[in-house]
Amino acid sequence: MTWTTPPKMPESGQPASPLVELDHAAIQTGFSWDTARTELAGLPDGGLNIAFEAVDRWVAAGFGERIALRWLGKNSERREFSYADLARLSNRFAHLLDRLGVTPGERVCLLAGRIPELYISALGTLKAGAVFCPLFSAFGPEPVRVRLVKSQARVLVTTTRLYERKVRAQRHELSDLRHILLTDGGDESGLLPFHALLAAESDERNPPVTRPDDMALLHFTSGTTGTPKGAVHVHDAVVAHRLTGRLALDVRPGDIYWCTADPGWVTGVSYGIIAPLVIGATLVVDEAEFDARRWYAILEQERVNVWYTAPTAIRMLMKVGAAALQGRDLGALRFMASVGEPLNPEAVIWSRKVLGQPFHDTWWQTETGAIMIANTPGLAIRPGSMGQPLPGIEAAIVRRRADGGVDVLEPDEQGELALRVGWPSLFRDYLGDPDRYRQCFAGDWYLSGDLARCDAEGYFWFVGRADDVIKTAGHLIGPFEVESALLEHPAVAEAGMIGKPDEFAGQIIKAFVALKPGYEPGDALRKELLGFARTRLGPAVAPRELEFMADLPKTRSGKIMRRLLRARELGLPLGDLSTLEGEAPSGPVGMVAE
Ligand code: 6R9
Repeated sequence: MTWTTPPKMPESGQPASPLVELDHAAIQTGFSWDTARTELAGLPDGGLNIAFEAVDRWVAAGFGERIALRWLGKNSERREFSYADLARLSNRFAHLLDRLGVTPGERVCLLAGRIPELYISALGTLKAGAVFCPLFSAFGPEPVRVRLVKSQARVLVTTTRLYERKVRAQRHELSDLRHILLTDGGDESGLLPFHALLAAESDERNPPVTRPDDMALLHFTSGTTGTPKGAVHVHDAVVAHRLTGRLALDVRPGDIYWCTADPGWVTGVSYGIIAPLVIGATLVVDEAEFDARRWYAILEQERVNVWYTAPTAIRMLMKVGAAALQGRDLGALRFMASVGEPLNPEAVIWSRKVLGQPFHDTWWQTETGAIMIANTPGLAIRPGSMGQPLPGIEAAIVRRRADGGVDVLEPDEQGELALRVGWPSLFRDYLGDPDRYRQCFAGDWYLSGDLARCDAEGYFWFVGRADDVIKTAGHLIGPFEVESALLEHPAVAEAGMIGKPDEFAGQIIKAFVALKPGYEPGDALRKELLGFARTRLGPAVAPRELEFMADLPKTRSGKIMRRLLRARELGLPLGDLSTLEGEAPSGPVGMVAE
């Protein structure tokens, strides 16, 4: 087939009737984003809306009764939503936002786990022309506050428990926030009942009036310095969501598809909501956290065809061992892929042996909005490689020049992974941080901040990050938030954070702390500081280890040299520092020249 074949839902039955394998070379040659755009229904006068593409177009085409969302609750509840149900409920939510005075472009944040209200709110927000911004429910009060302030959220959708634990105490600081909708209650001062209000709205709504370049999604991500950055995405991103869902994940109309990502991160939205619905698949959503036996049971019982997960989860499955799989029939499973951190070669080999097929690594970022590099179905896997760029994506390994340009490096040379701008899901701004946005580009290259190399056959290999952010269990954490939280403790004079290699999470966060005069290092204080950070930041962001130092290595201007901390922790020779930091240590007491 060619990729231009319009998506059609099968008339009945699962899985979908198999399509002819994709011919990637042919796709690459004849590719254009404009043609990819014609795969979508679109709106009158060149309009485009992600939610319309995800649900309403299927209803209009007569597939409204097909199951869009099969939700598996923590306590074995099971609920199904057809495409028509999601269309109606998201219409109601869009009406509710109108009634609450939300205007196009304003942000609606969601702080919750994988609950049905997430999908209704996301789609309804997009239909109303507002901007959907998911927050990670494992964040503590401080990261939540920072993101609500920075997004200038008008409406927050959350649960009573999360509101009480993470929002209530700081509500007075959220001057832009007008309404809080509680999915499980809400009738006291300013807390509104999500369901009662939804029940009063109409099922019918005129098609959205958004344009391709209108802001649709806001995803927070972290850098080395400063507060989190809100990556802005537009409705046109849906062109890339759909195409990459088809080409990189092999999702087909009518498939049963399971993405295990949390909705608070970009994967949980691009591939946990948008791509599979736009393709016309059935989403399986499990509310519960990782549990190997439960996961294998879901794969079997729901007859999952395509499964998208993360290396940390795969490593945990490997640890639990094949016994957990005993007796399970994964015969429906056609394609397995992973994202978020390096997929170790052993995991690919293990999955081939134990699950009967390999995990396919995919690479992308919050900023790229969609998968850029992947081991696609038709490509021979080189275990440990991220694969090759998708059609419409030009990737290169570059070195930044002093004049602001870049040099493209030769095969096998290590440098920064760069992508030539021009694909629809590239972020359009960091909200309120235009300078930081500009710094991501050199000419028409977007610079990813990842170090990588490309072999002579065009396969890309991940090497590491060029900056100090770390990935722990697939979550990107910036040092600024962690160190700032520790610095708020009265005993802490200096704090530095590094990623320490971990067998399962890839890396864990380790903090180094120098104390103020009058405080003595010791186990009790270590526990207190770890607890202090955990309360503020939440378990996903807080350091797991903490070490006291007399003082932290700094540059002359006082910047903590995290790379020196890391080199010390990993036992790297000091000689490596010049390459790590790009500056040589000079003089005693850990002070080095800038
Ligand atoms: C989707 C997502 C982006 C960073 C990225 C890189 C790391 C993602 C990877 C990978 C090695 C892979 N990363 N995929 N590293 N192999 N297949 O993860 O977005 O949270 O913004 O993180 O994650 O360092 O730059 P985000």
